[in-house]
Amino acid sequence: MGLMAGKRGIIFGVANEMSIAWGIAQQLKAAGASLAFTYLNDALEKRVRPLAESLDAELILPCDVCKDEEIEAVFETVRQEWGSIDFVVHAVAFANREDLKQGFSQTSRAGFQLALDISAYSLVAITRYAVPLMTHGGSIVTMTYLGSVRTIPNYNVMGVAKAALEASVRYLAVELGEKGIRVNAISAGPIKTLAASGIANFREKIKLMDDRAPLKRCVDQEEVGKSTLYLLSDLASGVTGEVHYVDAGFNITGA
Ligand code: NAD
Ligand code: 0WE
Repeated sequence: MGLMAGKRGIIFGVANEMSIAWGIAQQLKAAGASLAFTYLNDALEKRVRPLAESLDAELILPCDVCKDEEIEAVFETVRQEWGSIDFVVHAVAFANREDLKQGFSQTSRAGFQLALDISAYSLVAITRYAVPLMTHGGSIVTMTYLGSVRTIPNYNVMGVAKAALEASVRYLAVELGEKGIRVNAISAGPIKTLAASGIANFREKIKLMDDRAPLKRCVDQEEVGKSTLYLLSDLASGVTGEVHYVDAGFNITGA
């Protein structure tokens, strides 16, 4: 029997087969979990639906995390269909492209709010709706990056959003511990995905990892998936409020 046999959960953040959330979904399925997926909009539904169906997804639902009513609708459908859940994967982030290249002080109020709303507040909102369905405890995992605790060139407002996300993980973990609900983050090294495409100097970051990271290479979606599987499973029953690094290049000065 798999590590996740009999467990059900929702995955937010698959855009395509390169997505970190997709690497996580594959590990969860292989371990016996039942999965629900959300997609951002109609354009992405075309990509996400066939992927989700290939893992026998029981529910495939729209969700723009900026909209409380869409988050609420996801959890209402899941409540009707399943009654309860065991885990949530949050692998969602966004900032305006110009805010990831201009000087940080140029970040507009609207750009700052957008990045923090989608990339950090959404974890709080999703958790609020998930808690009533986690009737036998649960585990929530989100994705972060080293730019939360170090300045990484051009990561800018996303670094501020990831700092808020990691602090949110700690506050949620403390609040929800008594309900048997754990909340953790994975801090992954740079991986070539849709969210990494068009980032200036992204190839340089990959090369820096290949030259100087402990493993002398980048990590991949499968490796992030395996660590996420651990955090979502009962193997991590004593782990909460943590940021778990999957070779994020911590030894690279100014990575
Ligand atoms: P990705 O583009 O595949 O995933 C990002 C997802 O966010 C997409 O599915 C997109 O649809 C979703 N999204 C954006 N705005 C949304 C909204 N308003 N509502 C709902 N969904 C929305 O890229 P990825 O690299 O797999 O990113 C997943 C997570 O991993 C992000 O939190 C990212 O910050 C984090 N991360 C990525 C890397 C990397 O190098 N790729 C490293 C560390 C952490
Ligand atoms: O979290 C991320 C990516 C976040 C991201 C990426 C984009 C690109 C396209 C958020 N919003 C957008 N908006 C877009 O329009 N990563 C950890 C990957 C990443 O992004 C960087 C990095 C790394 C690594 C940006 C600058 C420097 C390094």
